[in-house]
Amino acid sequence: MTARIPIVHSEEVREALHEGRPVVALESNVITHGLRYPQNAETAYEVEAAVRKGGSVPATICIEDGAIRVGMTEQDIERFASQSGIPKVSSRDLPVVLARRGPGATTVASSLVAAELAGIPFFTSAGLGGVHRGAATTMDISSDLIQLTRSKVAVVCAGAKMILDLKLTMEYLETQCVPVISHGSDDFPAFYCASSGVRSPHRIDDEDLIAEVVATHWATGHPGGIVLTTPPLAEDAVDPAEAEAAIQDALARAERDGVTGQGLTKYLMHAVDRATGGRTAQANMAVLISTAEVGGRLAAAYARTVA
Ligand code: PSU
Ligand code: MN
Repeated sequence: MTARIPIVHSEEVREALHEGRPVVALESNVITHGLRYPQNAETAYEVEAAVRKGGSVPATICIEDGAIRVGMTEQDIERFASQSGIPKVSSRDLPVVLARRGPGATTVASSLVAAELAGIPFFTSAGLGGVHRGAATTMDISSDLIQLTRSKVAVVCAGAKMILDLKLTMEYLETQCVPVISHGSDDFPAFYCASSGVRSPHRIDDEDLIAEVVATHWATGHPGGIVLTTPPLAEDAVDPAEAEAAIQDALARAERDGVTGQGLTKYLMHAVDRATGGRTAQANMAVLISTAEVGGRLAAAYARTVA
């Protein structure tokens, strides 16, 4: 016998799914581990508003009381944003946190598992996890990339962060047969930097055509996801040279402090924020919001395509 995973939809999300209206899944790890309180809560609400502006219903995902919650309430978001100690839950941690009925904040990877279980084909977050710098020796590759090969969910993002090795991240996605489509840029974006310097395999600016590509991807029988990128708005983007200097500094600190594994992403992001006097945290919030609006539009275009 297999255990059934309880999925608790918010009323709004349940109705939207029932009526075939577009829904976009969102992660909660960015709330608990990506940004600080109270900006994390404010950003989460703005991200949800941006998804709505794009024409879809937002469904922020978390784990609580042995269930996957799909569509956090304002009180849930406030609690997750302000309470410390809620663990980061990636795919491999999901069964443990569910069975122990503990709270947990979902990463991109575990949100994809949840979205597929909940019947939501679109997910958005600004920064995909990727292949870390130095992965040739540390083997630190985010589960986000592996989960993309297993969950049938389209991921709308602003690429991945410059704290990663973006060239290797792109190589990895290619090796693992994950399509990458870039909307509005020739290059794979680097989160709050407009370009990673790596050319995207496909640029498509027509949103209806992107929706058709997603539908066709699954019609071919592909068992996994697809990455759809959108760059940060020009006014929000950080100069790559400024970001790179802060990243080099953060990487050196991480090595000195012996930080590896699960806590590395948060450590590096916060070190970069400090080094840039909060400039990157601002850009981080802005890119989360602008990406969410594009995610809302693309999910709506997909819903029209398959209707
Ligand atoms: N990238 C960001 N902000 C984040 C993350 C990534 O710019 O908050 C988080 C996401 O939740 C992502 C996770 O799924 O980090 C990846 O962590 P890891 O590299 O440990 O797999
Ligand atoms: Mn890792």
